[in-house]
Amino acid sequence: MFPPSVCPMAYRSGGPKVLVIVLAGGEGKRLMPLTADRAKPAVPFGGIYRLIDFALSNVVNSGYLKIVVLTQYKSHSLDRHVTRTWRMSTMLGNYVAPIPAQQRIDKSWYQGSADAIFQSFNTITDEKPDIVVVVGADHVYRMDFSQMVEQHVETGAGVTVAAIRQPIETADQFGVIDVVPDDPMKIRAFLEKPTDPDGLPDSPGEILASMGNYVFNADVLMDTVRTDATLDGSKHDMGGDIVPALVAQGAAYTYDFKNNVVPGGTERDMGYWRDVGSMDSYYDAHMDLVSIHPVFNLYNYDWPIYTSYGPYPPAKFVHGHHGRFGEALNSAVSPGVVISGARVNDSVISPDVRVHSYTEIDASVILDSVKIGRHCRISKAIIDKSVTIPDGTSIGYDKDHDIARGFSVTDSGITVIGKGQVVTP
Ligand code: ADQ
Repeated sequence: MFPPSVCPMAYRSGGPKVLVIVLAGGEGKRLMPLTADRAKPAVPFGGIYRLIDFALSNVVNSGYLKIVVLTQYKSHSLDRHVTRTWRMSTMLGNYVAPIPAQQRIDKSWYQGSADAIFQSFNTITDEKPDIVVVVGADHVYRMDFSQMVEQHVETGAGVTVAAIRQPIETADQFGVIDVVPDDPMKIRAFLEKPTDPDGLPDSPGEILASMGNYVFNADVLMDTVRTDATLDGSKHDMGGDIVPALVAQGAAYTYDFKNNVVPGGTERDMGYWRDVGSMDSYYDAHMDLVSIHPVFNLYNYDWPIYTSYGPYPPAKFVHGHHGRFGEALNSAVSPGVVISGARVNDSVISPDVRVHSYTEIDASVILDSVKIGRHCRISKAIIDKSVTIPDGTSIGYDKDHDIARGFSVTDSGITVIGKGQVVTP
């Protein structure tokens, strides 16, 4: 059920007809090994969620209930999650429809995100929307898209690009926006992932980054994507090709994310947006959840983040061997977890994890069904689903030993153990 404050039908009546396209086909190379056999939007996050739940919850809470999810890379677990979690009543014509790469045109896979849209044009022509909202599926944030659509309609833009300030060192991960000085909503240049951009005039250490969320007039989107499909040199990418083409036509505007107000938001988490595209940012976003005053507040029921998980009982903390307490501090512990005579600090523990006596876990992210034996020490680690950690294993304390055992270690010293990896002490 929707809380009354975000009841979509009450919210939306009379506005433009909106179709939402969620781009969910990305490979997520920088999240390896977590993306070895799942698409980035299907990567588990925050114990019980998958990354795509944040984009879909935002869209649904914004009142938009006609949603297609374009998938491609290793889409099985993504497709299963979307189908199970996001099944909606078909009354009133609402849907969340996962659409796999269809290979309709010259039998090739999607080239870039614009090609994914091109190959799925039928979803637009069938629905005949006024507006198409295109969103990425790998960010953690809350956003009311209806406020961005409202601005888009008011300015008469062809495309509106959601924007947020980011540190200049991260510019090579983002589309960087340059606005017209006297008309700061209008974009005069858009550079996809530049290596040497200029900082903002009022803040040289920052750039204005595209959040990868766009509002288009439906006809503008279709015309631009159709033309782009004929261009030989194009990568057929939304950020790299489609947005710059509209900037050249003077039809691109920016929407400042800091003006977005979400019901129930707090001063601390308003404006929170994490691109969890790299292992470090994935880890940091988890630590944001378990800090004592969380920077991202999962308890905002005025703008709920929806998900579903298995039929697990409540988490349980029990005396273990020799009566040692099982405890967790400053941690998020999911259903189905049993912590028996072990101590967990500053960590996110996903459903169905078992932790046994004398083990200590610090500042780590443990994914579903991981089994951890006795006398283990785990620090600053991410452990993927169903891995078994034998008794007496130490992880995250000796990085050379971690690498020698085949684990990945990031530059900032986070140890990552992939699905199916065999762990030795
Ligand atoms: P990236 O995230 O690097 O930058 P991309 O890899 O194209 O761009 O991913 C964008 C979204 O599209 C993701 O949700 C991804 O899963 C999806 N996607 C990619 N290829 C796809 C395909 N062939 N089919 C379906 N979905 C696909 C983008 C923008 C930048 C912006 C950042 C913000 O290009 O301008 O700054 O997002 O994080």
